[in-house]
Amino acid sequence: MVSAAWLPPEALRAIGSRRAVVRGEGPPVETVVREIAAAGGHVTFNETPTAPADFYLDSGYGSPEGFTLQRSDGVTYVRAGDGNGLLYGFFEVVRRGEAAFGADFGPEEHRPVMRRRMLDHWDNVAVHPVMGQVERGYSGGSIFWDNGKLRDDLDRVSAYARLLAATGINAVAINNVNVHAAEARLLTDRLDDVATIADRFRPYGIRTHLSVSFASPVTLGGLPTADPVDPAVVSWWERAVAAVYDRIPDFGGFVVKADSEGQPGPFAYGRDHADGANLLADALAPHGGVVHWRAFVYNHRQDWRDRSTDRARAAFDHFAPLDGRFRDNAVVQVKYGPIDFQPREPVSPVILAMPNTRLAVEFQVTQEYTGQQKHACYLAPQWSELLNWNGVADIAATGDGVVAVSNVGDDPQWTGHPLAQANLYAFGRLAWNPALDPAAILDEWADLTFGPGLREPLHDILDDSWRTYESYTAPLGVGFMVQPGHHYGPSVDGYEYTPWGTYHFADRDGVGVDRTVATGTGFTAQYPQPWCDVYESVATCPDELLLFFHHVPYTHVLHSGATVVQHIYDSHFAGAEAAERMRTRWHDVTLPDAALHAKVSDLLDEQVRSAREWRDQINTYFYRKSGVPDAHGRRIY
Ligand code: GCW
Repeated sequence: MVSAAWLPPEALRAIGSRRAVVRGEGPPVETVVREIAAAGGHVTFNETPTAPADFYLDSGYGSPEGFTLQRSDGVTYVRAGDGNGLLYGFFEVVRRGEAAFGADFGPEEHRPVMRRRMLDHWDNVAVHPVMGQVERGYSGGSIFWDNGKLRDDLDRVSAYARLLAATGINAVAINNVNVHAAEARLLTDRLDDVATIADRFRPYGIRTHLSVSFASPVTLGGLPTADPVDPAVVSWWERAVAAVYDRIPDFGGFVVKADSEGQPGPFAYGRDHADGANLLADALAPHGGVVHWRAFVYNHRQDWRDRSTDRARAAFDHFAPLDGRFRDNAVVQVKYGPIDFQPREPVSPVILAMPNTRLAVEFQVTQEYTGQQKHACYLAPQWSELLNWNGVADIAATGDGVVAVSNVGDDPQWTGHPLAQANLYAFGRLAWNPALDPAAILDEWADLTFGPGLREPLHDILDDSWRTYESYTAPLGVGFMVQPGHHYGPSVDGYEYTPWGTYHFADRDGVGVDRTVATGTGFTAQYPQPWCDVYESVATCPDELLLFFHHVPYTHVLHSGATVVQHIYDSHFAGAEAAERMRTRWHDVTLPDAALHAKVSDLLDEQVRSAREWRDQINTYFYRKSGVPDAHGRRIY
């Protein structure tokens, strides 16, 4: 049985006992009608009701995707800008339950802060020999693809679309940004598969996007080149895009990972990223599509001996000089941090450096570096902190919006760890409004998913779980002390002598990456004032990012008053203890679904085991390097 996640029948109970009138046109409006009927409510659609109703939902008022919610004289009104707005207004009423039909309130205006609220799937069509069906997927197989084929049964996709619509997501890319041979053909002879999936998303107001390979004119079209200025290449893309829109008129557009980790791109032809992105943007523009061109570009074959190359600098060095050259429908999609989805990174300076480019900020709901859905780690506080730092949310809102890598697979719980559902829910809600409080989002999710009564334990377990994860893993923002390849569990030196550019430089005296202008790689200069100065100086650099920006002695004293090495010991002992408390807290929870309770218990056992392993490896490593004993005499090996 597939989990109903945050839309179990009980969540729609208040609707089920009401008489509703719906007016409007289009697939999302019809979805609302079906939802009300399925919940047991009485619904009149585009007709004059025979009896007074308690609930009126009407579209054609106000801005796209927005709605006004009001209760007056005992009637609840959703007045929406369009079909999507109506759907979102409906789900807002679901969230409120009986409260939406109680005392009068409003009118309240609601509209999404981000115009695009997107999930990217790193799903492979064919099983990849190393990465499997879903790259960095921790929730089983793909809900779209099975061993080279489109799944016969796509009801899971409809159920997914429904869950996403309830959070406000309006775009999904259905295949991995690493586009292998089978996936590349979705653009051409496997377009029917894409159309079939788009049919499942459309009723929920979600547009379908595709990751494509920059080399397609060569690999699919048989041309001798994919050079973006070659007229034959230009017309190949124009024809390919026209065929897509012929089949899927509301197709969203492309996602492209180019010249990154081995994916083909414009560099092969001496062209830059703007040339590449604009080629696709121009092909998509007449049809209203966009290209999301990823800024995750760096040298993944660097020599670890070479101290002048700094992976953190790469995205800015490649993209900032191109500001102003991208078409309006070419969106530069930037990972939130300069390296790679670590539990703690500064905001990527690229986000602050391209005022004349439409940007999207990319997050990772799939927990590649945050416990791989074996650890409970509620990421909304991290996303909220990043989005609310120095106008990041405004930049994304004026640009394109936010994107995240999905954490969903064919697992009965959708997300492997049942509590990881909270991350998927929270991402949609923060995309809708980055000012929402992560704790309030958790309340919504807890009430919808489990009914009343579970808020308190879930807050106790999840509120600080991201900081807990941070505290027992790589310290003070240095990142990447993970096992190479699969990235689960500790390996302090696992990446130290590799070509990946993810180093910590620990020696007997100190640790951290000197990214200062004065003595290091100069990365701090990529930030505008005051941030370049704040990060440049150890005196002002925030503790949690110290080792991201500086190489300091173990005896360096943090703002907190502790030395670096003592902080490492303290945070790792505290983190492992916090994981134990999470487990104990869950033991006290009673759930009607015993199997679900047991599943979370088992996962918390693994989290405790893993947190101890992290604690002991990190502490032992730094004790052996530094020779400095723990001030409290705790056990280090
Ligand atoms: O974090 C890294 C992952 C890769 C991924 C890459 C990316 C899809 O380890 O698996 O490739 O990021 O974002 O492109």
